[in-house]
Amino acid sequence: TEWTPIKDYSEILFERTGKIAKITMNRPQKHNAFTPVTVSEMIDAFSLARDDESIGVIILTGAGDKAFSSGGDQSVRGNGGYVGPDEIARLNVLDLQRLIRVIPKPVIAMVKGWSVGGGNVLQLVCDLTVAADNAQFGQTGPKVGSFDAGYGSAYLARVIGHKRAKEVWFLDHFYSADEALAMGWINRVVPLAEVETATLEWAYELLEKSPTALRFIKAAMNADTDGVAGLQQLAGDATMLFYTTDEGKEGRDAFLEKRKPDFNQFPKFP
Ligand code: 2NE
Repeated sequence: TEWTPIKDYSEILFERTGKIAKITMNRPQKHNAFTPVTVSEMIDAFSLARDDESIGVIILTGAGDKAFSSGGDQSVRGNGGYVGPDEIARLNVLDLQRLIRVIPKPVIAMVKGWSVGGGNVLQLVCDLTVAADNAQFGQTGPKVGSFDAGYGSAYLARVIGHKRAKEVWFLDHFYSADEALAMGWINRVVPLAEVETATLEWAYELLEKSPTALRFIKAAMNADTDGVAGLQQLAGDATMLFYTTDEGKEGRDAFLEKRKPDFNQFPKFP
């Protein structure tokens, strides 16, 4: 597959093939551990992919075959967060998690090797996960003095069940791709050499589906798990559709034309 660079960054790659964008955490010497810079760059790339109407599916992965990501880079962990060149301690990966959740396009995690800590939470919040058979999944927070009690814990419990989620976090074991598949933690396991082909196969299938249907299904599941924030997303999608109708436009036009709106002309659907 031919990947064309979209924009240059220092700690990630951002490429596309046709209507598919690929964001690659690119610090293989540290198993793609992320810094505030890696995360800021991912937020920028995801936002560009979101705004680009010609992009239908986004793939998130890690450089090389050894790791998806090993989580926050412990060597830049400061007092209250991870510290970048601006010397501000941040947990900006939480903003990235939200962004992946609200982007109204399918996001697929393509996992090779280690998927650990905050890196594994990124895998979790992607809509679908295709893993290579060398993938290993786990949380390490309690071992290294950290935790993600948001999506990393509460949403994980929704996905794999409370007993399993507590086991994962309390004991900090690593789980093989087949074990993760059996738990419903990921969607598909393929041989390492086939992981990109298999991920693209699903991406092309998704591109054949109605983007609005996919958008509402994603928003509805978020509404169930994310409370008012999830409902906001579903409601925003409804408003977006309403703005495209004659009924919605009548309200806007009447206001601008300083006349009474004529909503009586519109059907009252059962
Ligand atoms: C992933 C794992 C188990 C792999 O082990 P192994 O033996 O295959 O590799 P090794 O030798 O540990 O790692 C290769 C190089 O990458 C660095 C290592 O220090 C090593 O560097 P050198 O010694 O060769 O110079 N490296 C790996 N992970 C790193 C990391 N996260 N930060 C900085 N350097 C890292 C093994 O590497 C491992 O256990 N890694 C640590 C996993 C971890 O605890 N991650 C942080 C969890 S907390 C978090 O992500 C988080 C959160 O909980 C809440 C909010 C935001 C973030």
